[in-house]
Amino acid sequence: MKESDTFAALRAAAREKILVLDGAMGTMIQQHKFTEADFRAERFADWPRDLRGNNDLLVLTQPHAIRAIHLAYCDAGADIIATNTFSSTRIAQADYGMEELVPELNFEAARLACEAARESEAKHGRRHFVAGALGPTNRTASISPDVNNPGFRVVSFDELRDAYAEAARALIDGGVDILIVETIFDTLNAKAALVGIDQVFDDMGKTLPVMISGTITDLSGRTLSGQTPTAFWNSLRHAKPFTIGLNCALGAREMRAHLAEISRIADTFVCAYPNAGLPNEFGLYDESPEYMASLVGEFAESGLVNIVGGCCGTTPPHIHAIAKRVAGLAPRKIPEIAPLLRLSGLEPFALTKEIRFVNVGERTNVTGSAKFRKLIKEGDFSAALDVARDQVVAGAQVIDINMDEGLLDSEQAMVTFLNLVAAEPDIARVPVMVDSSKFQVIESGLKCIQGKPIVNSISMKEGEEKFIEVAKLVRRYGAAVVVMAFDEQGQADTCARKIEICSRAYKILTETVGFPAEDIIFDPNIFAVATGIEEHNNYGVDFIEATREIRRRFPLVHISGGVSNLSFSFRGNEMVRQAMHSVFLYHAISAGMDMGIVNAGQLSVYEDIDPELREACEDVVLNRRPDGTERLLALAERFKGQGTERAE
Ligand code: THG
Repeated sequence: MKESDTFAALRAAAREKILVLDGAMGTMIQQHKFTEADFRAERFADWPRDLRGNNDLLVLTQPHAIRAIHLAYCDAGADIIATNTFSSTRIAQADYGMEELVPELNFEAARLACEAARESEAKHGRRHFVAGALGPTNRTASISPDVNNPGFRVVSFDELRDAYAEAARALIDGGVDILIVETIFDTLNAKAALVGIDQVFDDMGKTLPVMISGTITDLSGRTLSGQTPTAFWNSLRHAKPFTIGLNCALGAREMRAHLAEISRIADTFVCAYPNAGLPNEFGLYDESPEYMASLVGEFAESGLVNIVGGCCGTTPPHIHAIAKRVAGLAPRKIPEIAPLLRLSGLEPFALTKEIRFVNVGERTNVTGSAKFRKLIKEGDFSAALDVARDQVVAGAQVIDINMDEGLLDSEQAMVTFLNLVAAEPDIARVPVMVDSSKFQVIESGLKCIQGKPIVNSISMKEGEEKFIEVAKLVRRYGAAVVVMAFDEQGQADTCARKIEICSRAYKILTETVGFPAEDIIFDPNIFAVATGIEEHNNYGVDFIEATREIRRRFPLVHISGGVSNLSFSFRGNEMVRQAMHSVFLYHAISAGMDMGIVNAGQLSVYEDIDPELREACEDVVLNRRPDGTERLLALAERFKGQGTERAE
């Protein structure tokens, strides 16, 4: 898609120097001590609700004051000025009954800021960029406002997406150069904003640079919705923002460690605009321009930032002092980041070499667990959450959630369960794998997840066109993806077919869809062996050998599979099933399988398996002798009733 010339100019400017963003709008507006009548002016004299405090309305009723603030920040040395639109979304303006004014508020605010920028450019001969501000709204998508009903949500992803899109469109129409999604306290709100913005870019046939700025308001170093800085970045990186960073909150001193963390891992520009310190007992901020500039200056000297500015409590003297302090200091260099699968729940997860194998918990699956199915059907969500929690305790690094059951409203069950999981920090700390054969269920699930999840799964079953369509959607929501070795002809059962389908899917995903290879997880199909049907005997080998070749061809991708499928014919004999799984994984992992949907905590250690049983399993898994199945069946009789308890 077309990138604006301004985009290139901005990028070039950011490579050359540390850019300066403006300071607080609210603090400057406060100094005017506008009355209710000032807020209304003539046009809104009869508006049925109080309007004092609706700062964004001033672009219509006191445009000269807003324009003067922009000019003051330009004079102070700001390269980028932000529009007075922090609350100009349909959701935030509902407080004043001004939803219908949203397009006008954004358009006029953009026009006003652009006029000021042009006026200042004429005066100083220095370029200014205008950023259209998109605030967080006053609602949160992943936290319930009702402590007694943790699954409840006051705002939906779709409402947020549409509200952000409406505001963004008007800002762009009004002439802004940049969009800034700011003061994000809930990453799910930001994900909705980015999906909305993406749609606007598509409609308009052009893209603008997008700045993303989160806020960490408590001393634990997490966002309001509970994410760590790296988890926050992992959730949003797919949007390829022009900057990522932090603003507002507790001031520069408290922000530093979190900013440093983001600065280390983000392969894009970093922006910081803290408040002028901690609010005092009157809710005011009293760090002096010099003091704040010394802290922000240290960010710059330490190579943490590319753009700096100020949030609450900052004024043109603060921006002037900051601009002076960072002038001539080198901007942060964008680091090279290793292409790893990077997911997040409340906490980040990266599939590094040291990890070798990721345990994905299989128990939160209504088709894979009679117990979980019963709990969901009966609506016993508290016990169902315990199933999820037990898996995390047992070592699951990701949890697979599947609600595909004929008699259930799968979509509703998925949404309810995910919203409840979001309220349990000990579960929500790990990433989610959203498992469904219905893409609609997956999409509804994605709208409930603030982290970076995995979609399980998509395939070319219904042809290339449909595959591309859903893959694009998965990417837009920022998820990684499991791709089944399944095409128009059916599910791949031989090694050659598995390789052929995965290679075709790889090409489409990386070349047509623009999917990063490290976010692709191929599932070459684990089928049951030792079923008594001869054609099934080589299924283990076919999977293992396909895995080896796929990883050889595409080193950045991952290989996963539903491990418990392998042993379906030994249902009821846990000891033998566990032994088969361990033997299978022993060989599959060495061939390159690095993820598996497993009964976390129920995998036995290869070396600890009874040697006779192990050899019999190996004969079956590796299809080493024609009588392998019979021999394992005979042996299995001896191990019946054992191995049901947990093995670490
Ligand atoms: N690939 C991908 N996703 C998948 C699968 C896959 N998702 C579902 C499934 N296969 C993986 N999950 C399970 C979960 C449970 C079992 C098997 C696979 C299982 N359950 C026992 C049984 O049915 O005997 C437990 C029964 C019970 O406790 O009630 O074996 O292949 N991408």
